[in-house]
Amino acid sequence: MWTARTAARRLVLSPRRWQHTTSRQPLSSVTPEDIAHFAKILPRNAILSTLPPSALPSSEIEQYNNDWMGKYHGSATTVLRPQTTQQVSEIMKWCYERRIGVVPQGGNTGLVGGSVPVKDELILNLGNMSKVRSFDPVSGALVADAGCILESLSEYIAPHNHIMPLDLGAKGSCQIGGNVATNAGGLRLLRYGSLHGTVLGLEVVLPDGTILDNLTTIRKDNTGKPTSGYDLKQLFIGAEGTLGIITGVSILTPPAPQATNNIILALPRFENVLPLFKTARLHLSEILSAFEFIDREAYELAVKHGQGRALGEDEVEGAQCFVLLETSGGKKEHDEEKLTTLLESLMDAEDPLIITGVLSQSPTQFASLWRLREGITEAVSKEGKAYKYDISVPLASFKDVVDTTREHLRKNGLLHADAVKQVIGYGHVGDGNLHLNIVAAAYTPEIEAALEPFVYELVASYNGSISAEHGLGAMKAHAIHYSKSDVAVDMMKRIKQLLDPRGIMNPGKVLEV
Ligand code: FAD
Ligand code: 2HG
Ligand code: ZN
Repeated sequence: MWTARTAARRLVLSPRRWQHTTSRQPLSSVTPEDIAHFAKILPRNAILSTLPPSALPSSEIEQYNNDWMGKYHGSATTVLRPQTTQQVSEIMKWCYERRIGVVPQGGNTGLVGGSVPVKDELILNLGNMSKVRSFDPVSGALVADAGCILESLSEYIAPHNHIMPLDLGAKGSCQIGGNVATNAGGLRLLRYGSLHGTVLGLEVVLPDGTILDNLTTIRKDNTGKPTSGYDLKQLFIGAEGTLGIITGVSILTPPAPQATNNIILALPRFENVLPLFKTARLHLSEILSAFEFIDREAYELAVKHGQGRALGEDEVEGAQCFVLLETSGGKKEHDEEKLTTLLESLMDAEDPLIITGVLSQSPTQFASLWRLREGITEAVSKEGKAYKYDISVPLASFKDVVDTTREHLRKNGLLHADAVKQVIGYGHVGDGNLHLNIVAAAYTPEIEAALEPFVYELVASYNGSISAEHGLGAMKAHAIHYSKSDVAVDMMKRIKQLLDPRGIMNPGKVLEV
């Protein structure tokens, strides 16, 4: 748990973590005079503060100070909820002058502590910026305020037969600006690629209030237009709010597939996942749109907490893990035929790769199978407090990583109901991205000390990445060296210094500066 006590402990153990407060002038706290200034920019109801004149009780801003997991807690006194880019710009101009730290906040569904303050920084919540600016049904280019909820955007473009190029379990709360800021991956990355490819342009308010209008809707832009040369938008994709505030997003939305199917497969052993993936790619080629891995413990947890469609007892007997596979193509019968042929060949093999496979038969069953996979995060949070490691490692090592971590916790005497209840693994096989979740009864310094740097060292031993899709946030800023070279980190620091010389943008996140 991120408390003042653990922060102090880290100060002793890891002094580099707080270097930014000594190398630069310290950041200022928000004062009643600042609130008076913000009242000239924003309507009263867009300013939530425990400071005078409104002097709200801290419970009124609690939801903004605490993250989705209940792991990270900020002590902001003030939350601003602007409605326009101009208002964001004026707020930032003031904060820049006054050296007030600013945390951009979208849906606050982030899983690495990036969206809440480490101390008492001001929270700039984008929730009131939620208008679609334009949609071109021919090209699929959608331009929206950063605060638009991902699911609302999906609903907006659905009648035009388009879909968002990304989808994640948090779609009902996360915002497109937050998705871009974290470079969110999710369940469609296998098919549509990353946001580095689908984002066409961004509007960003820089730390000093300057508005960078890069909101192009054209796909190719190397023709001498203002955005040729350095592709500046890429800098803000995945910057987690440390370089500026994204206020508008232009994104390419693909046409909705004419037919989608999904199927859940129960596997007798983990070793079959890789050959299954190869076989599925061979049989399904361009129509394979998702290939998600769920280990037995993750599956049981999802079922226990009522997430989606469970297989029958007899169907899961002997299953060590599961795969949820989706196809998106042009013709339902044609795709179903391909899937059935795949299933038959899997079942008829001399040493079958699967125990059973169940094909969804209706839109309800289709959604329910997805719910089983998407709902794991929610199931975990119902079960306990999760330490989440979102890592990229070679697919063949997914099980080793989970087993080694479990064994390590057992050896440390921490694998019991009052400490660590479960160690589970699931994730996006197609992207080599494993979600290692350690489900504990509570967040404690002992468990954290047993897990870190242990997990980071383990990932490094596989030449993997400690941050596959959720970002670095506050959780992994100190551990960036496990995934990036010194040269890369140094270059990132120089870019940060150039764009945010006063260090006011989301301090303590991504980098230790
Ligand atoms: P927030 O949590 O509010 O912020 C996240 C980071 O972005 C912070 O550093 C914040 O400062 C910054 N930020 C937010 N908005 C802006 C802005 N407008 N300008 C600049 N910076 C900004 N992630 C995945 O990648 N794949 C998944 O499949 C996935 N599934 C999830 C499922 C569940 C149930 C949950 C709870 C989370 C999941 N996540 C997943 C993590 C999270 O939803 C994503 O990181 C998401 O993109 C965060 O969006 P948000 O609007 O909630 O951002
Ligand atoms: C997912 O793929 C998300 O379900 C969340 O990225 C993973 O909760 C997690 O660890
Ligand atoms: Zn994920």
